[in-house]
Amino acid sequence: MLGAQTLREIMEQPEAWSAAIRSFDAAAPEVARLFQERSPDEVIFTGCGSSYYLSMTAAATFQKVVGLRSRAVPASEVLQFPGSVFVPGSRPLLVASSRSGTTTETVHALAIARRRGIATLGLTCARRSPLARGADICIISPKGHEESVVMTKSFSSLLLLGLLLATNHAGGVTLRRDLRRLPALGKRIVKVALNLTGDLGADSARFVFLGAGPAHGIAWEAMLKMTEMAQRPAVAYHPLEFRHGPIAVVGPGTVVVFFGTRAGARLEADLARDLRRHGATVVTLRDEWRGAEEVDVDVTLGVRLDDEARCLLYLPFAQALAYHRAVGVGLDPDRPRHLSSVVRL
Ligand code: F1P
Repeated sequence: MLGAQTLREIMEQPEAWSAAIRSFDAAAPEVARLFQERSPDEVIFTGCGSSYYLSMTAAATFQKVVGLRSRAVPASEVLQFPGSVFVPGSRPLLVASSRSGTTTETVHALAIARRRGIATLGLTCARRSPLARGADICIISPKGHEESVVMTKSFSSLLLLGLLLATNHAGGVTLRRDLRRLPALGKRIVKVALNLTGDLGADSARFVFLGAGPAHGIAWEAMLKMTEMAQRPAVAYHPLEFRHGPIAVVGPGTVVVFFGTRAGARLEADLARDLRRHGATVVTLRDEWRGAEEVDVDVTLGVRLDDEARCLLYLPFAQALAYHRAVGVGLDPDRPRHLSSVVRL
C-alpha cells in the first residue's frame, strides 16, 4: 500500500505525545536549573525544514506565555549570518530542534552558539546524536522516531516539547493543562482528519495555507507536507498578508485552508468570504462555529483549547490532506522525490 509507513506514523501521534510529556516531566527540573543559572534574556529557536517551522510556533508561544523575547531562525542563518542572529552583550538561549539530531546546519548552529558561550537546549528524537551530545541539555521525544522521510509524529511531538518549555514558567499554567489534554483528544482528531481529507482538493491545482500567531508555523508545515508528499503547488502566509499581493493567484481550483485562531477570527472570516467570491474553496479549522461565516468546509474541533495548544491538533489535518493528495495521484508518501531523511552538507 502506498504510504503505509507515513499513515501509521500519522496515527501513532497521540502515543508519541504522551511519551513526550513524560520525557519533558523528567527533564523539567534540569531545564528550570538551566534557566536559573544562565538567566537568558532571549530565546532563539532554530532548526531546518519542519524543525524550523515547529520552532516558529514554539517561539511565538514562548514569548506570549513567558513574556521573554523569543524568535525562530533557520539554522542556516545562524551558520551564515551569526551577526544578524546574536546581539553582542546579550544572553540568549538557543533551542535547537532536529528529529535526527544530525542535520549539518543545526549541528553547526549549536557549535557556533557554544563557541560564543551561549546556553543551548536540544529537542530531538535521536538520543545518540551530535545534537544530543552537544547541547547543555537535551530533551528526547522517545516515540517520535520515524521510518518515513517526511516528518509527522516527530514534528508534532517535538513541537509539543517546545511548547512544554513555556509551561515551566509562571504564566504557563493554562498551557500546561491544555497540552496535557492533547493525547486523549488526538485519538479522535486523527480519525476525523483522515476521514475528512480523502477527496478534499483532489482536483485542485494549488493549496494555500494561512495561519497567524502560533498557527503560522503550522501553515508552513502544511505547505511543506503538501510539497514533499504530493508535489502540489502550495504556499503559506499570515492570513491578512495574503491580501497584499498573493491573493492574485486565487480562483477556481485553489483550496485555501485557514488554521484559525481566536484573535484572528473576525478579520479571517472577512478574508474567507472574499476568497470564496474569487472562486476559491475555503476550509476553516477552528474551535467553535460562529454561525455567519461563509466557508465550504468547516472543521469545528470543539475542544475548548487556547490557540497555542489547539494548533497541535491542526497537524493531523495537514498531514492527512497531503497524504491523500499524494496517494490519489499514485505518489508514494513514504518515498518523496529527491529527499532523504537527513540533509548533510
Ligand atoms: C529536518 C529536515 C526535514 C525534511 C527532510 C530533511 O531534519 O529538513 O524537515 O522533511 O526530511 O530534513 P531534522 O533536522 O529535523 O532531522
